[in-house]
Amino acid sequence: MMFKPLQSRRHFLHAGLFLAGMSAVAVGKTLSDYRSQAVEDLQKRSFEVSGQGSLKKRAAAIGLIYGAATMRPYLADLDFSSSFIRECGILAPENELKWDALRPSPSQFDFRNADWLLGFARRNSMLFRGHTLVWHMQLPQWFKEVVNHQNAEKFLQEHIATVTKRYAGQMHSIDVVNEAIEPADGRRDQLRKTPWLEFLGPDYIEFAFRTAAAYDSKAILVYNELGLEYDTADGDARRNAVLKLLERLKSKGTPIHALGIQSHLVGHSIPFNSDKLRKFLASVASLGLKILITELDVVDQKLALDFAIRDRIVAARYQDYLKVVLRERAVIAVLTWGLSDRYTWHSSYNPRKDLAPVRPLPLSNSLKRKLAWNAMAIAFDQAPKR
Ligand code: 9MR
Repeated sequence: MMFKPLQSRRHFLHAGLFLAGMSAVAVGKTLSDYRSQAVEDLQKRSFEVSGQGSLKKRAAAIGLIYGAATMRPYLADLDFSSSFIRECGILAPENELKWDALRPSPSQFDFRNADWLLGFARRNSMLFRGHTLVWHMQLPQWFKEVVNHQNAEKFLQEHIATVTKRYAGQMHSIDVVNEAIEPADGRRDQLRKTPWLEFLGPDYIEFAFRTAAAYDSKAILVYNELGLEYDTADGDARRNAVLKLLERLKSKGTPIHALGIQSHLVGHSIPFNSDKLRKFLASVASLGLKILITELDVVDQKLALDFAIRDRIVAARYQDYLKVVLRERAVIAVLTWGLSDRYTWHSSYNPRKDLAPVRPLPLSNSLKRKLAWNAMAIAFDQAPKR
């Protein structure tokens, strides 16, 4: 008994030192400190996987769905598309279902690419997931000139009705509203200042869910959000704001069924706080909501150039994160934002200073399974059944 406090203090000190090294990296000071610590820690880790089974099969074995976001042009690459078919049980269009892709003009809809992706998913026995009906980004050019206080409700209603009617019964789930929280915008309710908020007020969120539910009674209706993973003041603010929003929506009887946690993880940042994260997930689940990990990937922009080190750190991030979130049985699906490093938004959005190719996803540029794939496979194999 006497040794217990000492032991845990030592443990704490050790963790503290580790964290100190990490936060130094977060402000860009001592990459080499971090590297030596991280390498030492990570060298001990085994990423050994049993068998060759795909991620979708391993996920299915625990009642989970695994898949990825992608785009139509990527699937024209036949090597990539066969990897996609092998690994994925669900497909999310990375861009094809957004306003700027669907709405060439105020009066027209162009569903060709979205339909093609749905067809691809169905032909290959995959589920299909919608992203996204309401967002402040990727609005069409004409939006600014045409949409205003007077007609915003009509536009939003028409958009949601048209999209959900077209795919009714064919979508596993859909992100009805994406990224509506932004504590930095300074509002008491922490809502992001967007054109929808400006034109329709805070009730636009409830309105969107009610409209989607009216046209598709099958799809899981999701509120999707970013920045919920980390143990920072910003992370705390976002988690609190999201919980408040979800509580508010549920108390009004809004037809919302799940929270989507984007999970764009950062390879060089401080580790998340697993207690906080688990508490947050449990609070979401206690509202009767399911949880989807919707856009998982790991930015490797500031990690060591060396592939072996970089891949280990990225893999560890996947493993540590999934280990925590998959303990929550309300988590029903995990999607990565892309499948192979050949096609990832990080190449253009978060390129490396040394211009080396980025490696944020489970498959390499040449479609080989990387340690990140092993990390996911292990996390799925070890997670409780749901
Ligand atoms: O991956 C998408 C990229 O191709 C687009 O250029 C970008 C434009 O905003 O959107 C990316 O996807 C985002 C998603 O829709 C919402 N969460 C963040 C994703 C990465 O930026």
